[in-house]
Amino acid sequence: MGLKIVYSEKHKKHNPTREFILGRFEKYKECEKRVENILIEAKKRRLISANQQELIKPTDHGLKHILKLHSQDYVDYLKTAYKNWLRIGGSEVGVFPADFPVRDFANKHRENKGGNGGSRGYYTSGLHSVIVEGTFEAAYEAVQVALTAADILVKEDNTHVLALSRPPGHHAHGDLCGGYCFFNNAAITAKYLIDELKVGKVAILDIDYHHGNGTQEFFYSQNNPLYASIHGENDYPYYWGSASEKGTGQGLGYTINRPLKKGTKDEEYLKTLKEILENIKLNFKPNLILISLGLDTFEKDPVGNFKLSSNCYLQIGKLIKGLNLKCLFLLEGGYALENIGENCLNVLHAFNDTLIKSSL
Ligand code: SP5
Ligand code: ZN
Repeated sequence: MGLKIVYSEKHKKHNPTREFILGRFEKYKECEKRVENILIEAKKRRLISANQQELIKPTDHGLKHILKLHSQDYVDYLKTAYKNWLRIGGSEVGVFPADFPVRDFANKHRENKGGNGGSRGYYTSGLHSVIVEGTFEAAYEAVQVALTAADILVKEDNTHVLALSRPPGHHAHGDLCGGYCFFNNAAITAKYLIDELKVGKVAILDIDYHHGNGTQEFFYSQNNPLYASIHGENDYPYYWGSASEKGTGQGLGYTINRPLKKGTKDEEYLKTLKEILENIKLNFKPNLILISLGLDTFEKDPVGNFKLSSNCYLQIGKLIKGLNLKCLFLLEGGYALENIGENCLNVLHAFNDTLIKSSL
């Protein structure tokens, strides 16, 4: 039983310093340490050696797969936004929009993207996804990391894969960044697995604290992939993820939402996860499972509001392992820098015999 990790250091090129929270500029929480601390823990547990030689570098699959879900004008915007921002006198903190299209007007005049001045508001759902010089390059590479992980998963027997994609992706829509996300790594990869690698039925299990609005929306009227999410109720991204959102048309029943209250602890979380997994196994019968692995459900996470213990991540991993499917883990959120490594490797523990239980 093998576990492989795909990683590129290009994620470091996306390095905003600050985000705007409650009217203040604070340190940008979606930072490079998130991924680097996972690597440090992987070394402690001897999943990889000190020189990281076991890490697999992504192969370049081009823009093609990104453009199946994201529009060309959005891609062009991400490429040029920071330069244009500097040109008009924006600060080096990164791109912050100030004006937004009013929904009804925007839909009526969808052709009008507002030029350089309006594009910042047009292409985002909020202020969380700060664009800096290297954002496009890092976001592009995060997709390549995820696609490479999909290749390995399909090619190699008895292998599960962790894609250390950063920036994350599940809040990104076809032409919107949001929630620290730019390209939807999970959605692009699910489509690639189905259309190009012909794997059959794919289940996306989104266990990030936040609902994966982007991922859900892409596939809302389709019966493959299935999208299932457990997330905080009445929390970011606010307008998405109620239990009544179940898909539409052919996709009816292929979107599953289980919002849980703020403060949810291990027992209730695991019960809900178990129910979802049984439902997926029995009724959907996927050929493989893609896990949008957010670790912001942790009790000490500075963004999420669940209260899961580190031990809970061992149980989560065990439950997913119990499906007996090939698993593609794709990193999403998780901001408790001291614990993200331990929690991530705890999820993976059941997937690799050589992993020792904890670094302690
Ligand atoms: C990928 C991902 O996890 N994106 C999350 C973006 C969430 N941004 C919302 C921030 C809301 C801040 N609320 C602070 C809650 C303190 N417990
Ligand atoms: Zn999250």
